[in-house]
Amino acid sequence: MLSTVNTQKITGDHGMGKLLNYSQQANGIEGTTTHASFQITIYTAHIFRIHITAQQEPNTNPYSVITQPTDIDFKVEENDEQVIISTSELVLQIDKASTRLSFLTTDGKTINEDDTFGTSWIGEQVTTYKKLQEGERFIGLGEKTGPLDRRGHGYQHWNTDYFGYPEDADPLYCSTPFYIGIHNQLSYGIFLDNSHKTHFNFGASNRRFSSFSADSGDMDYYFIHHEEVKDIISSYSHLTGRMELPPLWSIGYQQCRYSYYPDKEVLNIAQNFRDREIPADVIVLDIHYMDNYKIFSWDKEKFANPQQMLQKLRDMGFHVVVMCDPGIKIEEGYPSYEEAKDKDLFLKYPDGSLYEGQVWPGWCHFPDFTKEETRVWWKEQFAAYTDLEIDGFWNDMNEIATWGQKLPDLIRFHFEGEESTARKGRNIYGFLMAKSTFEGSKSLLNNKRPFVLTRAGFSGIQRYAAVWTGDNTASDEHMMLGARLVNSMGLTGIPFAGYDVGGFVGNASEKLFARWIQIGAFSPFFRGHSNINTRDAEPWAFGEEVEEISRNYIKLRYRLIPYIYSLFYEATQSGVPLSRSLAIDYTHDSKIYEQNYQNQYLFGPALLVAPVESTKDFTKIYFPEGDWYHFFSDELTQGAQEKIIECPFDVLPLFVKASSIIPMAQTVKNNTNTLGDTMELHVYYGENSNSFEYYEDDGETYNYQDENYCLRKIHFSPKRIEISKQTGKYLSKFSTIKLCLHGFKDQSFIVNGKEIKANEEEYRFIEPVSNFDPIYTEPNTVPEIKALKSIEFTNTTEAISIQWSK
Ligand code: NBV
Repeated sequence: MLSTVNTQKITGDHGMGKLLNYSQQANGIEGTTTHASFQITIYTAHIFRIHITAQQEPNTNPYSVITQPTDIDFKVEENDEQVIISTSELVLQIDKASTRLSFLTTDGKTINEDDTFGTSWIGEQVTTYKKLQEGERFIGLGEKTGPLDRRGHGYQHWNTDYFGYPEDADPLYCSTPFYIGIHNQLSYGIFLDNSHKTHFNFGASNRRFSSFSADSGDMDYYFIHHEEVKDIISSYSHLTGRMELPPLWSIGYQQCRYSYYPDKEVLNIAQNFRDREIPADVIVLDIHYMDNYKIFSWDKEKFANPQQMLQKLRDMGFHVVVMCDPGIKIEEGYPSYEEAKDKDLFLKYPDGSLYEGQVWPGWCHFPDFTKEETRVWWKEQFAAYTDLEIDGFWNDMNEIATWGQKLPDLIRFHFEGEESTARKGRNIYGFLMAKSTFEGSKSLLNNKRPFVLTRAGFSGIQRYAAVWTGDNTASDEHMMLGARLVNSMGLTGIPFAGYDVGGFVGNASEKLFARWIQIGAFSPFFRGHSNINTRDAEPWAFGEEVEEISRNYIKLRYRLIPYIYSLFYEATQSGVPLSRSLAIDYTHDSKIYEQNYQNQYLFGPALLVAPVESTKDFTKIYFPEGDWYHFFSDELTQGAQEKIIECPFDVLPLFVKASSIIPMAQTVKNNTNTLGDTMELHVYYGENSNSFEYYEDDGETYNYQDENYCLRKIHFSPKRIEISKQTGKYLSKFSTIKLCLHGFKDQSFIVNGKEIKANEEEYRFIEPVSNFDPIYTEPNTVPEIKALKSIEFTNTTEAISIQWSK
C-alpha cells in the first residue's frame, strides 16, 4: 500500500514556521523558529541585517560587506503577538506565529512587510516575499536592461557574457543584488547578500508580491530605510564600500579598439589625437598585444619594443590600459602556467583535476581568486606591467566566459577554506579578479593610483574597479539603454561606469557617433570602443563635421574636469554617483518614470542631460521642479513642465539647474594635465541657496591621504557667494579664478569688501555646426565660454566673499 504523500517532504517546501525562542545580543537578536534559525543585526539606526538559515552551517558571502555593526541604542519589546525591535529611525515587528517581518517608520507607517509566504524554501532555493504596496515602484539592481521603474518585471543575477545583447537581455555581466522600493512618499533599500544565482520579481506575472530568491545559501539581506534615495545609496555603500579616488587621467577620454596593432598603429592613433587637437588621456591595448593571447606576455612581432612604444606614448601625454583576461594558456614553458600549476592555484573539478575551458589562448586553466595564495601570486605577476610603468588594467571575460558559455556548476572554489562550487563562485569571480588586480597593481605602483576596468563584478566592485556595460550594439536603442544602465549602476553603488561610445558590435552611422560622443562626455567612464572588423571608429573617422562635434564635446568634457573630479571625490565620501537618475532627486515625481523621460539624468547636482536619438531634431524634455538654464544659450525654462526642444544633431540637450555652481577649466590642450591656470567658476542665479564642494589634488598619488588636497566649500545664496578658506595643503593648479555669473541682474559687486564692476561680455558657448549636411562646409569655432558678467581674481587659499546689492 502507498504511504500518504507529504508535499513538504517531496519538495522541501516550507516557511520559517513559528518563532520558538530568541535572545538579545550586543547588536540585535538571534533566535530559532520551527524550520530555521535567524539573526537580526542592527548595523546603524537605518540598517538592519536579516540573516535566516535553514542549514546546519551558515552559508554567507564573505566578500561584499566590509562594515561592522555600530553600537547604537535599540530597544527590544514584546507583546502577545509580536517582538518589536526599534532604533531612532526604524521599527521592525516580528509576528510570533509566522515569523513574518514588517518594517515601519517610527511614526507607524508601513515601509515594507512580508507577504503571507514570508521567507520560505523550495528545496534549496530560499525566497522572501514582500507584499506589493500601493503604487510601489522599484529602481536599481545594477546592470539591468528594462525601464527605470522595474515594477512588473523580473530579473536574475548570473554573470553572463552576452555579445551584442538585445535591448531586453537579462542577465548581463555584473551582479549587484540591491534595489530600492518607493511608495507613498517612503523609500527603502534591500541588498540580498548572496552570490548564488538570484532572482527578483517586482510584481511580474502577479499582483500580490515582490520577491527575492537565491538558488542556495542563506537568506541574508540588509534592509535600509532613509527618507532620501541618496541616503539609501550612501548606506548601501557604507556596507559594501566606496570607490577610491581614481587617477585623474582615467576620467579623461579613452580610445580603444579590438585591437590596435602593431605598435606603429598605436602611435599613429595617439599622434592623430595630438595633431587634430582632440584631447585624450588613454590608448587601450586589447588582446592583440599579447603573444598568443597569453597574459603577461607581448607579441614580439607586433610589439618588438614595448618599452620604447610606451615611452613615446608617455612623452605624448598618454597612459596605456592593457587587457588582462583570466584564462591562463595550458602550455609547457609558459611561466605563468607552470608557476600557478605548481602552486596549486587553479580552479578544479571535484576529483582534484584542473578545470579546463577554451578561450582566446586555446585551452586554459583559471586562477581561483577565492584563495589568498592566488591573489598574492596574481599581484606578483603584475610586475610584468608595472615595471613598464603601465598603470591601467582591463579585466574582461571574467564571468567566467569560455567557448560554449556553460561554466560547469560542479567546479570547486576554495572560498578561503570553506570550499564551494561554481554555483556560489561564479557571480563573485569577476569581483575577486578585479580586487586582486587593483590591490596587486596598487602595491607595485609606488604610491601611484592604478585604474582597473572590469566587465563582471558583484556588490562592492566599486572598491576596486570601474565597470563598463560590455558588448553593446551600434544603435540608437543601445545608446539610450546605455544611459539607463549607467544610471542604474549608479543607484546600485557603482559611480564609475560607462559604455562603449559608438557601440561595440556593428557600425555606427555618422549621426549616431556624433550623438553618442555628446552623451558619453557626460558619462563617468568615457571610452570609445569598437569590435574587430568594424569600421574605424575614432572621432575623426566619420568625416570632418563629426570630428568637429567630437572635438567640441570632448573638450567640453575636459573643461568640466574640475567639476567632474569634485563629483568623484563626493562619490568616495558618500557613494552618491555622478550619473544620477532623476529618481534620486525627484523620487516621488511620477513624470520622471515615464518612458519618454526615464533616460534623463543629472550629471552631478547641476547638469540635466537629456539623451536623444540620432534621428531626432526635436525632442520632448521633462523639466523637474525648479528653474533650468539652457547650457549653451542661458535661456531659462521653468520646471515642472514638459517642453519640446530643438536638438540639431550637433547639440546635446543640456541644462543647468538654477543656483548651481560649476567649476570649469578655461582651456584644455592635450589631456587632464593641460587644463591651463584659470578656473572658471560658473554660478547660475537662482532663488535657492546651494553649495558645492570643490576638490583638487595631484590626481595621481595617494598623497591626499596626508592632507595633500585642496577642499573648498562654495556657497551661493541669492545675496552672496562665499568661497571658503581651503582645507588641505595642496596648492591649486589654478592661479586665477574667473567668476562667471549667469542670470545675474546686478552690475556692481563687492569682492572681499572692495567694489568691482563686472565685465560685460556677450554670452556665447559652443557654436553648433551648421545643420547636418554630408558635404562638409564651414569649420566650427573652437568652444569658447564667456559669461554675461565675469570677475577675475587671484586664487589664494583664503576665504573670498562676493556680494551684490540685491
Ligand atoms: O578582447 C576582445 C573583446 C573586447 O574588445 C570587448 O570589449 C569585450 O567585451 N572581448 C569582449 C572578447 C570577445 C569579443 C567578441
